[in-house]
Amino acid sequence: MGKNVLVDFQDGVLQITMNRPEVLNALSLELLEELRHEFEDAAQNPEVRAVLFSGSGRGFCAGADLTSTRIGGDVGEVIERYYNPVVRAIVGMPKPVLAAVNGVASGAGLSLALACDMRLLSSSAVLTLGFTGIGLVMDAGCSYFLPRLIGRGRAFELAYSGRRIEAEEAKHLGLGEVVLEADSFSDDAWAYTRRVAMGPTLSFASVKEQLNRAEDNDFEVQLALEVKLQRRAVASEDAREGMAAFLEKRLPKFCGK
Ligand code: T3D
Repeated sequence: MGKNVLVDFQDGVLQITMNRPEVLNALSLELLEELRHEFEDAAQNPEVRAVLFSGSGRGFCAGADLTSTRIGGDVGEVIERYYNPVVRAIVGMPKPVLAAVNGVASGAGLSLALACDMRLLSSSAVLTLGFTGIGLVMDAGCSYFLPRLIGRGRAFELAYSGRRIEAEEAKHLGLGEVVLEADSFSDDAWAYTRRVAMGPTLSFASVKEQLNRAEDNDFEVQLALEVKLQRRAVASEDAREGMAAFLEKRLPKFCGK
């Protein structure tokens, strides 16, 4: 589409890379539109079994592009039109989306990483809320995901202090799941995502749906969802292959169907 986002497809992994390295991939409206387009395309493309989301250069994403100030206009319209569709596309996509946080993630850049299914952190990654440092509030889903990931008190402490969180602490808090060495981060993050893409990705899609719904469903509704999704999973090619491989004492070869 445009030049603010790079895409690369290999072995079932679609890599979507924000590409404004000179401003740490700060989110211009053009970049957000391109992201929306790529995530929506990835959701529709049956060849794509997992998505790896990263930033080019030394940053992951420094949040809203502060050079194109929206003060005076209706920021709510901007958020609804440009930011929230990207978040919805990530969360609604029936496939795993892994954020590869290669460097600093701030403000809405952190929100986008938190919307992903998991976060691979470079050992040199730094996370910061950013919003309150410039008198703003959390947006692009941050206020939804952050307390669910780390708890309300910790979420408030990070918002109030705006402090920098390094990779190991981020993992300890629950903001990231895996820390990988900075020197080989992009190769290792890609290899990690490829292993995910080789898995039973249809079952991963249902697990994603279970986890999305678990945030708000009550117990009985969630049990009913498990029954519905397990019926579908049992009928899949991957479930047949998984069970056959177990009985034949061999490794399964999943196709994502
Ligand atoms: O209107 C709306 O869209 C509302 C929505 C708001 C949601 C939000 O995301 S609010 C939060 C916005 N983001 C921030 O407040 C973070 C601003 N950036 C920083 O605090 C720092 O740059 C970092 C902590 C992220 C990284 O620091 P450092 O020292 O590693 O890098 P740097 O030197 O500050 O930045 C490198 C360049 O990127 C620099 O440009 P220069 O001087 O080399 O020409 C810097 O100005 C530019 N840059 C960094 N962040 C942004 C940016 N340019 C535009 N917008 C940015 N957000």
